[in-house]
Amino acid sequence: MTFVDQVIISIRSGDGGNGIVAWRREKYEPLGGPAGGDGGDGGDVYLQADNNISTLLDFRYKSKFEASPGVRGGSKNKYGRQGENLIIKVPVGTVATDRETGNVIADLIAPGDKVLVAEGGQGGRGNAKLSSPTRRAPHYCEPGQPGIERKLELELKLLADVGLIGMPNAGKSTLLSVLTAARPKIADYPFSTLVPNLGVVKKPDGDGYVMADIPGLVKGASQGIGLGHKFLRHIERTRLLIHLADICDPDLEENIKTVNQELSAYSNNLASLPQILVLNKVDLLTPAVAEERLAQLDKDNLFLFPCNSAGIAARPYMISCATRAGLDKLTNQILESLAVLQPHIRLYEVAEDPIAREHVDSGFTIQRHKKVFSVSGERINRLVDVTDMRDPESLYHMRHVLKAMGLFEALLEAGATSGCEVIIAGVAFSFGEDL
Ligand SMILES: Nc1nc2c(ncn2[C@@H]2O[C@H](COP(=O)(O)OP(=O)(O)OP(=O)(O)O)[C@@H](O)[C@H]2O)c(=O)[nH]1
Ligand SMILES: [Mg+2]
Repeated sequence: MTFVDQVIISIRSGDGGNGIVAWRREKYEPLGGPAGGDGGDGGDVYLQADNNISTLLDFRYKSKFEASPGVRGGSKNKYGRQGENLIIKVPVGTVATDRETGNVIADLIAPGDKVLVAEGGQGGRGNAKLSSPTRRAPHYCEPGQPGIERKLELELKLLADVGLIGMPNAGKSTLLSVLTAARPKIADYPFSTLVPNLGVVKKPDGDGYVMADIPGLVKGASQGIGLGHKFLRHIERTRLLIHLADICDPDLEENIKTVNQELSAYSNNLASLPQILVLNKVDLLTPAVAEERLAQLDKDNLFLFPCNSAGIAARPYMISCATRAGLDKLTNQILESLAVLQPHIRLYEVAEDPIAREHVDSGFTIQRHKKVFSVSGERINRLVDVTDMRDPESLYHMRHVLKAMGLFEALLEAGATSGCEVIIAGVAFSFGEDL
């Protein structure tokens, strides 16, 4: 299985449908009246955590997402249909960040958690809605609002209760395989684990907790040595760490310290998680030699981390994955510790994201080619789209809005003079006459 834990996706919510200009034409209503309906709202885009998805792999193949647009309004006051919402399913534990601002906008830790990441554009009003006591029959309508476009970075931070850390070859994957039904790759060379593995440790009462096995850490991992330390993101959400070391390691004490230093270099949060130190492979030594090695460890120096908060004694556990010696004691300690530790917490405080509702459409750009000025901008294009060029009142309204947007000043500034051609959304206007 390819494990993908970081991707960038582009999303766009649906454009709002335009309103329309229409008139009542009923037999017995000779005077008519405005009857142009409103455009439908564009579809929203959401992210939703789903238990059936375990990695971000699918986003390698599909990374562009667009909700459908709202339909334009109809005659006889008919509303246009709304665009369908788009729900993008992501694995539980996904963190979404806005690429531009760097702000975290979603931290989805529970299945079903759903966050709005781009609101659909509002539909424009038709001329029926725009009538007022002073203007009973407007010849204009509103364009729909454009959708919101943004780039999001999705990062998967797995949800596990217990994280296994240690040097390569300490036996982390082996421990996962003896405690759970997971079958990770095990080998007698370093870095046999390249991607995180999860397993469920069954409790006697039938319930269970999730254990995560990650690649080994080496000195300098924070600088990219070995497999680096990016995979530590997968144990950021754990509540308890099992620090596994090989009791036969000649540099045992030094290596335990190194692993802890690399943890701190990654994040203080991780370094302050309660830790159980476990010496593995005691089957390779006689009990007397194992005890001797244990006695040699300078425990004050090793336990720099808040073990006591979870009722963990400041002494290492000794186990053998090969003979299962010591495993019961260890699993009892894990259960006791989990019982007093807080449940999963969000890594980020996420407030409602204002950009998800920000329809930026009032800007425009002017490009000059000799005496021709091409203007483009979402709102300007839309306004021209909904304007009836044969209708003087409709044109008047368009001019009024363009003026309020500052287009004429900008054209003068760009060097436009009377008679110059101004092209907006494919329509040519004469500056000073039509505009
Ligand atoms: N004798 C003995 N060997 C063990 C024990 N536990 C693991 N091993 C062996 O140690 C080697 C490394 O085990 P892994 O479980 O792959 O170690 P790891 O910590 O996951 O290593 P990386 O994934 O490379 O970081 C394998 O050859 C295992 O069979 C044990 O209790 N006793
Ligand atoms: Mg491994």
